[in-house]
Amino acid sequence: MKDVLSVSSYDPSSRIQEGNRFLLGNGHLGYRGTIEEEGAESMTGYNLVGVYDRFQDKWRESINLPNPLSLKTFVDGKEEDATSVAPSAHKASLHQSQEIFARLSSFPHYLISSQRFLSFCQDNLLACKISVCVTREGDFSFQYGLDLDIYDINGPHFKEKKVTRYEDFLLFEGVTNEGKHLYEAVAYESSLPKESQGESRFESKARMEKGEVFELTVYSLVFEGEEDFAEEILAVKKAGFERLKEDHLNIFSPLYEHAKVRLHGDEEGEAEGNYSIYMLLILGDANRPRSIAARGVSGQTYKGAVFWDSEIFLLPFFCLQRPEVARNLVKYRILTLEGAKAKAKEYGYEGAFFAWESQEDGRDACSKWNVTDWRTGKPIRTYFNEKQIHISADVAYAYENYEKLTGDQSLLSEGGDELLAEIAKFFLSYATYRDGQYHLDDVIGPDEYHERVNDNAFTNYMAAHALRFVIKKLSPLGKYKDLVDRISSFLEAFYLPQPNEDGVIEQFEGYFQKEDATVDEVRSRLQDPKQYWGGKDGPATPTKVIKQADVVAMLALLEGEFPLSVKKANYDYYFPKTEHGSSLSSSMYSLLASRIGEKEYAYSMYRKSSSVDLYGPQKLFAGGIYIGGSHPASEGGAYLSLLYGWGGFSIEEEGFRLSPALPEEVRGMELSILFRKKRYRIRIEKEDNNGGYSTEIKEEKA
Ligand code: IFM
Repeated sequence: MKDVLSVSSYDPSSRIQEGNRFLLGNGHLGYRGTIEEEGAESMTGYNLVGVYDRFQDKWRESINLPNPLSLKTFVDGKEEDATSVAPSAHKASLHQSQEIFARLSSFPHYLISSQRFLSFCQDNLLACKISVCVTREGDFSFQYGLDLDIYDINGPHFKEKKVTRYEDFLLFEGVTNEGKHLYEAVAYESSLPKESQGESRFESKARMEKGEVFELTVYSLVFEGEEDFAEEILAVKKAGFERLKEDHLNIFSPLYEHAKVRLHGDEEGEAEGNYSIYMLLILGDANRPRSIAARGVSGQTYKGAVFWDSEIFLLPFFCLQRPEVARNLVKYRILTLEGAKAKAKEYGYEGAFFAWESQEDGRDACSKWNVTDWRTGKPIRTYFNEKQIHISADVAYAYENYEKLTGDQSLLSEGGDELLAEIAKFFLSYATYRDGQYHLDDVIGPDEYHERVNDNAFTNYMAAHALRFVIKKLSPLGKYKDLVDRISSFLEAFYLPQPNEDGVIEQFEGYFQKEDATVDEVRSRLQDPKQYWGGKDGPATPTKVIKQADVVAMLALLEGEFPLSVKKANYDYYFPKTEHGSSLSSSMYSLLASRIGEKEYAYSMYRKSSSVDLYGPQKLFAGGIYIGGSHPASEGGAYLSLLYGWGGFSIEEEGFRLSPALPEEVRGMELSILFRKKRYRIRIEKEDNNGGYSTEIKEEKA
């Protein structure tokens, strides 16, 4: 079957990886791709988006809920499931077109199958159906219920956990360390009578003959406040698993079908692209003005916080597939403006300085000690939150992109004007005037290895672009006249690093004087694989080696602002100096490679980006800190590589145009986008091997 990711053996050493690969999500909740008998040791995770908590003085992070799908099977008094006996056969599958996870495993006495989904119809619902078919007679005991042993990176997060047993369901009430009450109502429908076991579990037992079947259906509903839990549970039980599944599929499947891509001649590239699309779709919340965490719904890495990833790498996909979700991403920044203003004030600036790692109210979760010393385990001082000021420009860039792609200008009167004004004020107040020009000193660009540099090209150009957009949007509104005048005079004297005689733009002041070491040379200087490359004393710091696309990202994002020769020169110059230590890097290289005719790299960098959660390799540690989980920005970047890169998609006043640049491996590409409320099916085919294409853009029913 197509669009199915599967694995056909149970490998205890890849449990964490599989948890990411087989992830389910519906924007509001995430459920990692572990199996029923696994627990905290396999990083089983039932992730709630947008609710955060701090335990003692640890990092504030998102919440994992008790796992409602926990099942242990005992035969003749001995545990018999994947955590105790190697299954003789095992298959786990993720049905991407359905957002359904299924498993089938064979043990000495039984065959177990299950399927589960996180509903796209009712986004607080997780449903699972388990079936155990006995293959050899024995005394069976099935022990199931809520697993209160929750995996947390910086937890535990529930200072109080209470489970109340009602006739039809269990009600978990958890009070977080910050005092938030969260509820999980779970119903277990079992084909055998069940008895209570301990605080939160049940046991069903029987002597079973070959061929007999035990069935268990689980419905879990999550609430962020008090509700009529009994009524809600009753409603899902009444509907039943099959009906709930149908309701879910009616919403999810068309989203997936519309979004998916076809790459003629390249099955692998297509499969990875569609896996990326799946991984993106499961992140979108159309119901709440929230954004998307850097590790999506896969867990608590990066504290469940929102980074520039959302604005730059994810937003275009949602504009073109689920504009209502894209609107929420922008709205989230409007709603967290107060937090951004408070941050600017804290550091002595005006306007809005957005959180580098943003949580629910815009507060910055980013620690001043983001990595640890591999030798001593002691924290290393980093300046990500104080100096990555490009985040505010990225927010404006996303705002503009949202308007351009969706045609929706309504956010301006919903706080968008203030958002843009405050972003402008921030850059104006941050700048230093010297030598007759304004400079953005003491910043960090996307290449986080070189901290506290002056005039990072990415930051300056993105800020200039943002300021020009602010002028465009605010000029017609009389009340911003003074600000608009100030921005205009600022821009006249704003320093933008120019290409040198070779066409190369210096990444920051003094970069050209750094040591010309290669990525491999820097790697060979590491004293430990977990050693941090950047910061004050990292091996990359005195060199030109950079973590991720920086000038190249700027050229890819602001591609209309630079001539081909500059794009080419910078691509060639920075490519060998880039470690790609962040999964955000390769898609930017792929995008620019398409623009400059480097088709081989446009292809290989796309594959790297689209496959990161499928095959890795993934960087699991940054200076001793666990950074595993899924990689939405890489997947969003892969989508950009396809549409903007290979398809040459660009926006014009009246619509969009395509200038295809398909790589060697691909004969044709087909996809469908929602552009300014209309759905278009795009079809690009190579006509010959000399760069000729036939392109079809057909309007479809939206
Ligand atoms: O936002 C990124 C950053 O650019 C590099 N480190 C990881 C962050 C989250 O994905």
